[in-house]
Amino acid sequence: MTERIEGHGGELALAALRAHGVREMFTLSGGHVFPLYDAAHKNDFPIYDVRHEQSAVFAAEAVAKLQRRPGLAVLTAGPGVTNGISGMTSAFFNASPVLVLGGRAPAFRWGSGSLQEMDHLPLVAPVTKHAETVFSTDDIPRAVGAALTAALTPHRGPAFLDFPLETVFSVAEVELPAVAGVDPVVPDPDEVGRAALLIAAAQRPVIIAGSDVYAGDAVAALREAAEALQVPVFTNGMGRGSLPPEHPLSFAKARRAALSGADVVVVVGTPLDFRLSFGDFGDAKVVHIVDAPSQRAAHVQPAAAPAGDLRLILSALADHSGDRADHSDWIADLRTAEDAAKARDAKEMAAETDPIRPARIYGELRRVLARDAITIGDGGDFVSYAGRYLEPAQPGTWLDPGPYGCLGTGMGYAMGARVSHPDRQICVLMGDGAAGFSLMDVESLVRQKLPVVIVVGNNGIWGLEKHPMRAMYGYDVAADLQPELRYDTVVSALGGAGETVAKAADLGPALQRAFDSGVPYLVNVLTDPTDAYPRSSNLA
Ligand SMILES: Cc1ncc(C[n+]2csc(CCOP(=O)(O)OP(=O)(O)O)c2C)c(N)n1
Ligand SMILES: [Mg+2]
Repeated sequence: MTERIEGHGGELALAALRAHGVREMFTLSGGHVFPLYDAAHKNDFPIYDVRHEQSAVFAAEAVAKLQRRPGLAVLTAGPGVTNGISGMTSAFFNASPVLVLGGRAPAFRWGSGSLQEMDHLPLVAPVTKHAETVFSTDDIPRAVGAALTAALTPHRGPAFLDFPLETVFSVAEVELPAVAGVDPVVPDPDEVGRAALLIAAAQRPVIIAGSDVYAGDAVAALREAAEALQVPVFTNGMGRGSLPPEHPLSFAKARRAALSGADVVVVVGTPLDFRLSFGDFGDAKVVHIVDAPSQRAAHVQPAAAPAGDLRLILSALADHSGDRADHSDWIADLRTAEDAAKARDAKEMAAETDPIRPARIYGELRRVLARDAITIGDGGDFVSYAGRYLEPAQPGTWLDPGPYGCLGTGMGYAMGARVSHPDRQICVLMGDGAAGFSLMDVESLVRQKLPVVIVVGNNGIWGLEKHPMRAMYGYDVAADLQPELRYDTVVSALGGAGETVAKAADLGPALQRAFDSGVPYLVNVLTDPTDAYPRSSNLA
């Protein structure tokens, strides 16, 4: 049934947004988008505002990632939109269904030099799935629907619309178009069958499951496939926690042993990029399972590459009825490697060093974090350690910046996470360098009563750059920050609270106070600047 509505452009946009399941907007004020605010204000549609547009887009992305529904950022014309471009690009790399609505200088005097007059489309088109200027008020609901359908169609991603001033301020009466559902991409059954045969016949198979497994709601199907075929599972991105850590097929630490020993590597829902050695696993055959044909890698020739709805593909693998090799020795070997690595990690996480090493922070955090806590990484080495030492127990609880690797997600992701999960622990793990990009948005969190805990690994340097530069050149430049800076008092000044911790024994009580405080709270941990995350490639 269609609905006839009359209103200004903001009201027409809001009606379409609501019909598509959008439930809030993140924004920073600008006159070009006032009608969108007017519509939201009059219709009790929540507005969260920020101090830099990057945080609005990152907040929308966190909503999209965590809740698997569209997130919305509203940005004013010109600089509002350009400040949001790193966020849009991150959403593009992460396949996050984010809709950005931009203001735009009036079309009727385009070229005369209006304030903030700028054609955004050539800038945003390469990093969005749909980018369009809506020139007519009565076309707004259609355009919003088309943008959201594009964003939600696998392979998902951001979409952008801008509204010339007169389009969004004028009034029209229109029929609200029906919401177009997104049809699942049906995989080629022969390709799925080939993948099933390869995995079933493998002696030493491994699955690596990434973000699209969570985004595509295929977590249960992944587990069924892994259990049916008895394949060890590693994860990355939003795929982390897909199998609970105590599951017999859940692995995290034995990655090197797994990838060097495997004869078939099955990569599901994540690209064959630098995080997975570009899909080169020595002699192992690669099965790449993707949610859309566009995601097949051009630089690798997989033995099979089924493309389509991940639930359908993984369920079909689970239903494979033919013979299969016994993998129990392989699983037992990996479990031995996993347990040994875990024991090493446990030692590091308990180490009583002065100054504190990052590992100890994670050891203490693991004691206070609930299973459903949302952890967010924004930084260099400090976040690499988070990836290594934190073990998400549930899917949809770990937010990293993804392969675009953009610093500055911290406060925006925290806002989106808090809005998504009002009752959970939200914990941002932040480098002191990363803190510079978004810490001012603590003010937005305080003012809008959105408490989060921020743990800063304060080594006084851009660690992930300083150590590699020294290794490469024997010296470093542009890699130092003020040592022992009081980021906690910055947060206190903004209306939150915090404290500085210099001794390992003080970490636990400080973290407890942070989670009990009910306000944005920053635990500023002074860490060892000589500690460098061990990595094979030093370029980040
Ligand atoms: C927007 C952006 N600028 C620069 C970089 C390059 N970069 C990656 S990690 C890093 C250092 C981060 O330092 P910090 O947050 O203090 O964490 P640490 O490595 O010291 O633990 C830099 C500058 C980036 N990834 N993103
Ligand atoms: Mg640092």
